[in-house]
Amino acid sequence: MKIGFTCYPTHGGSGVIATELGKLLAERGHDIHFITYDMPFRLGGFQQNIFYHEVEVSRYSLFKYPPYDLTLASRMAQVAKLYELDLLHVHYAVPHAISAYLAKQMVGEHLKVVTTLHGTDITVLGDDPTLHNIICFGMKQSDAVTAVSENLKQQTQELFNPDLEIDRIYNFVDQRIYHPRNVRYLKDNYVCPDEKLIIHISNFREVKRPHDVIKVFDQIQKALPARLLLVGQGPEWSAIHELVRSLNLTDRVHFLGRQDDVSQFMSIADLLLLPSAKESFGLVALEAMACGVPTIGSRIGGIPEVVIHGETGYLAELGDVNEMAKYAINILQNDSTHQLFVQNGLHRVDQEFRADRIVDQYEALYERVLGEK
Ligand code: GMT
Repeated sequence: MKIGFTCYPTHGGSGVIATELGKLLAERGHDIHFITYDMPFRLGGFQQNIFYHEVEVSRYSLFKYPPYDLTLASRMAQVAKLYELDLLHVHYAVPHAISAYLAKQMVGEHLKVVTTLHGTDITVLGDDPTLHNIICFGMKQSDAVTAVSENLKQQTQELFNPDLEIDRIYNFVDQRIYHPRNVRYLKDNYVCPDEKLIIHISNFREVKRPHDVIKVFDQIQKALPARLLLVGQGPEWSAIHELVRSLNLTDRVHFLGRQDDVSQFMSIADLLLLPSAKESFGLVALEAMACGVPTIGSRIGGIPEVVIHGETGYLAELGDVNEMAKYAINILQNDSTHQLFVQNGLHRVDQEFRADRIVDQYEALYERVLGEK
């Protein structure tokens, strides 16, 4: 198949999934054309069957707001015609589903559109009255809509229309990259042999509740020797720095900033903290699980579909930092529970979230859509 892929190319789970899916489909012999405003950060070097088409937005001085959606649509149509694409698979509804719809109008009905919902495109923007109707329109015009968790599927149907047909296709992880690695030498840079290492990876937006991360860690380090690795950058970063300083945790917390390859850091951690307020899936918990790291998180959104409470990690009510800390201390002080959760997690990744299994599901969906002439 010849498929156009559009996503947000910079950091973020939806861009990661789109890029990794494109790469895996290219390995299977499909032609994948990325149509994005920047090179997707996970694309890496040359790979056969992968093409990249940059979307360059007009900076004409009359425009207060550059018309990215229209430029994207126009580029999608151009690439679709030139390379005879069969379909456009867009990741994140806004504005990609609308741009794809416009491209289809320009190219013809034979060009199919698949829209994958990733989370905030529904849970935040879907609730915004200035965007609600256009998101609904974009979904209805798509030939297929997928959601990355059962929870996101249900939320979408509740918010828009209970009859909206949505396929649930879980996110996946490439176990060639995310697997338990023996990187003790890297761990030694951050902890002494008797210390536990906790990790949090996010874009440090309020929705990730990084303050809760620090509060949970503060309780952990009072109970046992531990350090915290913070990976990522975002609006709350300075406030978090200040909180760490005010709690006298500066020596125990390492701020690593943005990292392109987080798989090595995951492998050295004993536990991941994910206390988010919203999370349609929680890709970071899946990646951690594949590296042999249990998660302590909040019981919200799609997290309970990824992290099974009492089997691969523990979940607490949103904001309940005491409960999260209690679970974290319990697992860190109990080697046999930790080992059991690690093994359960690796097994779960293999059963539910293996890349080839999920790529099969997307391929079947494409074939279904292309069969509907
Ligand atoms: O909010 C983020 O973390 C970024 C956002 C994105 O669009 O990249 O993440 C969403 O999509 C990820 C991949 O499907 C999911 O794993 C995240 O849970 C989801 N974030 C939210 O729902 C807040």
